[in-house]
Amino acid sequence: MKGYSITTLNEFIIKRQTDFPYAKGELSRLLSHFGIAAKIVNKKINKAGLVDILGASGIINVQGEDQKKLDVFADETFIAAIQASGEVCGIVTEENQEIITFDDNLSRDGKYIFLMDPLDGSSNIDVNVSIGTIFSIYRRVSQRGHSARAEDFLQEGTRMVAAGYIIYGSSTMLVYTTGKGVNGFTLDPSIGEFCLSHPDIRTPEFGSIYSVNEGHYLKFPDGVKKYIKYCQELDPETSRPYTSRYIGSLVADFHRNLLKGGIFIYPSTASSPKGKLRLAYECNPIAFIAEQAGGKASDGFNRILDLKPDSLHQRSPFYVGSRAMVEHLEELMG
Ligand code: P6P
Repeated sequence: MKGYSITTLNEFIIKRQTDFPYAKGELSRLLSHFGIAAKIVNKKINKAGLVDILGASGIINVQGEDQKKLDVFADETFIAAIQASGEVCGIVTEENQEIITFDDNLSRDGKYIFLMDPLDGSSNIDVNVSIGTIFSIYRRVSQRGHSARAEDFLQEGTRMVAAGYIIYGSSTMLVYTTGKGVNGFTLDPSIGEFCLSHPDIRTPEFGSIYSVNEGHYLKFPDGVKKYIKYCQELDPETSRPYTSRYIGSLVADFHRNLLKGGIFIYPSTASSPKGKLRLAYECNPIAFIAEQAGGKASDGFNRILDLKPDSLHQRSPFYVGSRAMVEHLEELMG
């Protein structure tokens, strides 16, 4: 009987290492460590509802640990795994205002830096909506053998070496790119492995889904209002109907649009004049993946990956997805 041939994440990483003739396995090792942490975080998330119920009955949870907020747990778990890889000299995460430098000898010589939102959309956990982890990896620009420095984390997105996300949804998937296309892996809990399920993801040039929080409509820029109105009227040439789909969890909204085609819109609003999403560890990694899958990512006027960050946690308006849809919105913004 023909065996069920699976390619695990580690097998894939090793097989694709040849994409980088000069690589000596450091990035492979880093991605493998990240994958292990993802499984640990996934296990905790899947029990979140249960633990919360039990945790609410007292201060100590079922494992006898202090009840930790899940996003803090995820942050600590990924930080520990990334440091254990020995390939990274420092990390910036949404949960920590300052850079975290890894100052053991091995890490100080690491050639990469890491940025992540450990658990984006964590407010959705209480209502069992999909959430995500988003990460990006750069080569450091500061001297090896010393602590990571701020300039390591303020590079343009075009200098990214790898980027990806985990979506904790009806199944748990890891989707990532190292600049040679986008591949998706689904966690098979029966064997505890991420298995290649979506090789070489390409996002459709056009889509019929637009994703935006229309509650902020009155404060949107005119170009965005025009685009939303366009989506709500049948296109005279194509009589293409559009569908509004908005989960309120970036990774979940982006992942659906990546596979089906569509545009995700988070403009500047009255409460978020620079937009809500963070450039370094939300917009840039998602933009890298979108472009690698044939899509586009913009702040309405500029390519997201070209933006030079001024500060670690700066925000940006964010329009990402099917190329033709983002370009149409940019025209209206122009
Ligand atoms: P709003 C989640 O809090 C998040 O950071 C993203 O995951 C999501 O796309 C966005 O905020 C939702 O924001 O204003 O629509 O609730």
